[in-house]
Amino acid sequence: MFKKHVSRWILPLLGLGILALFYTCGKGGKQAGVQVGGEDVNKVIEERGLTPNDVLAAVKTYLPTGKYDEYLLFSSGGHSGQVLVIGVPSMRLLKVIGVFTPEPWQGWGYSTDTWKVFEEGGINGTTLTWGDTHHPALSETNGDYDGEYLFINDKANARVAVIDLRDFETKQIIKNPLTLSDHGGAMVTPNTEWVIEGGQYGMPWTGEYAPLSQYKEKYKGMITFWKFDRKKGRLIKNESFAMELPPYWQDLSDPGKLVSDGWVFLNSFNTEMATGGVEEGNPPFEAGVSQRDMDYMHVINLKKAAQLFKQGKTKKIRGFNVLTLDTAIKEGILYFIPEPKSPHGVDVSPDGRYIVVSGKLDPHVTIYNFDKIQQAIAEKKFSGKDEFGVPVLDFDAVVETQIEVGLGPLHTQFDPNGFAYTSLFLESAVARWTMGGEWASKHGKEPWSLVDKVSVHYNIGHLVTAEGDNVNPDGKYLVALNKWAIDRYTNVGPLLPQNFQLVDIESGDRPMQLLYDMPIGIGEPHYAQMIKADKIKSWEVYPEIGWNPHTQSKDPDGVQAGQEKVVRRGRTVEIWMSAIRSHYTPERVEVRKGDRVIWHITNIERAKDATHGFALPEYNFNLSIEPGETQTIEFVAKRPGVYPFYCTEFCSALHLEMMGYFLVKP
Ligand code: K7E
Ligand code: CUA
Repeated sequence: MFKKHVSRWILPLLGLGILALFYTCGKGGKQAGVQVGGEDVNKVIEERGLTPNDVLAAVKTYLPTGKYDEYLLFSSGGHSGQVLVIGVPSMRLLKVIGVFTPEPWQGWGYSTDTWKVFEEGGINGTTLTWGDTHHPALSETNGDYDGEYLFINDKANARVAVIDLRDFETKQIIKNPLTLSDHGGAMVTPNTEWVIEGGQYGMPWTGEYAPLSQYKEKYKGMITFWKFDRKKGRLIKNESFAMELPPYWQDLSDPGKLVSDGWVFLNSFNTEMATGGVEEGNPPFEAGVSQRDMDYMHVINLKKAAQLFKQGKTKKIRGFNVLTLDTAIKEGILYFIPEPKSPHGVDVSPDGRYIVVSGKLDPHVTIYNFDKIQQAIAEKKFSGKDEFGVPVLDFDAVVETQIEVGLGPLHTQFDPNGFAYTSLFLESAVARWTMGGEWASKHGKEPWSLVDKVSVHYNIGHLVTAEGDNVNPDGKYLVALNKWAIDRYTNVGPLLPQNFQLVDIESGDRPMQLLYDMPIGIGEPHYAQMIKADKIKSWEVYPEIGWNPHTQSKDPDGVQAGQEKVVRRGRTVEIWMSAIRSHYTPERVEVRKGDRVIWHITNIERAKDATHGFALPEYNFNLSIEPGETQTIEFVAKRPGVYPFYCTEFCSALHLEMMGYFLVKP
């Protein structure tokens, strides 16, 4: 049996040997083991107490030194504010990308240019230094990840960040001007024209006050469509717009694809519009928002909304383009569909035909059919209107089916074999079920039926399959993003890591197999996306010497060897410095107390991995200057003294000597 499974995998011969041996041992016969470097492999397996399953999992995930992973997982770093890059199947952490939180190793937030990105993403003059990252979204071309950009939202402050995958660095943090709370982002449309940011907790527009007693009148919901300029690598605020929504708590969103391209699906909870206040005899929030059996999935005609925006039908609210709720209703671009019960995930199938919604307090996934939705809109099959006048489509007219999958369903992903995978929070499991349509009949499977489950540890939130949000998912691997780790790791104190678990889903004919646990000791990741690693064409070094990563072009203040200089203009001293193993030029810089200092440093190396750092004590600067890069710091020399600066990357045998003196004369 093991031999049969193994034959599907291209394994190192050693692995095959181990398994074959295990197989014979398992049958009872003690045999002489394979000897490797004087060690008996079988004995090692025995001494470590590994089961055949363990050994199989090990050979499926082990990467020999120098071998690369097949996939890259881009994971939210939760409230660390960062993005994690993890290799699959090895589950090795390759990088933590600084996004909403300063990251000294990358110099992220510790140079003048990178700090400006934080300032631009601030609120009302407050510069924020953390974020609660939720949903990363890879840029797409024709509904397929293209490996160019990554977007991610900050739920805590309603912001979206743009990361350029040519150098894996954050380029922009944009603040939503309308609200302080988002959730249903970042998601992208199939050609990345729009980056979607749905709101979460209802509130008056940012900066306005209204008591909770005026919740229905004054509090708002919203969804924002950020226009992405691929050439500039930036979200363009004045080409973007939002849509005002009722003050339900909008949750996850997913744009349509293929047949449903041009539409957006967004679910919501708290259609009860509970405002808490146990003190006054109201139900507490957690009960108040769960009274109704149904909430509303929002169905939005984005294509038409974008046309209305172009035609000038938006209003300026807080300097931002907004399609008001009245306009949305009048123009017929917003419909509701009842969805059970306090739903959490909404996921569009790879063919764009089905929309899967999980009711977290309901053991079913509910599957809606896009064609039926279109038909119901055309034939005005409404069951009524909500309190704000939004037409509610008749549930029975648009539903395809409901499948009982287990307790606490949250999010759904897909594979190329017609299976869908739903995370079960309360049950701590992943459910695999069949999609309907041609695939099921072709493979002799019962359509829309539960196939199997695998236990995960514990309290799974999101899950992700390889290329799982694409029109062509790869399936193959699934990662469960578990919130609790309880008994999985050595105790490291009362704050436990989160637990990522890798699951083999390659074949639909055999059960899912748990392969590997990876602790996440930084923040609570929510979502992740997994892309074929060879789709990412990242630079090995910056294209030219004197490169500015913020503008992704040559910096006028970059220098070549021999062009270094120090220029004084009145009380301003400007330095153009180079860095190469193992030397800064100039290595002495002298200014007077009170001088303004502008300091450009260019790494003039062309060798891969020859990064230099630059740490200046007391001034809170630390740079990471990668080969070709130019970075700039600006400050006032406040105090007389002698400041040894040095290189923070161990770049050469004479790295400790890579230093200089910054002298401030009284
Ligand atoms: Cu389910 Cu914020 Cu996507 Cu977490 S969210 S689980
Ligand atoms: Cu340059 Cu160490």
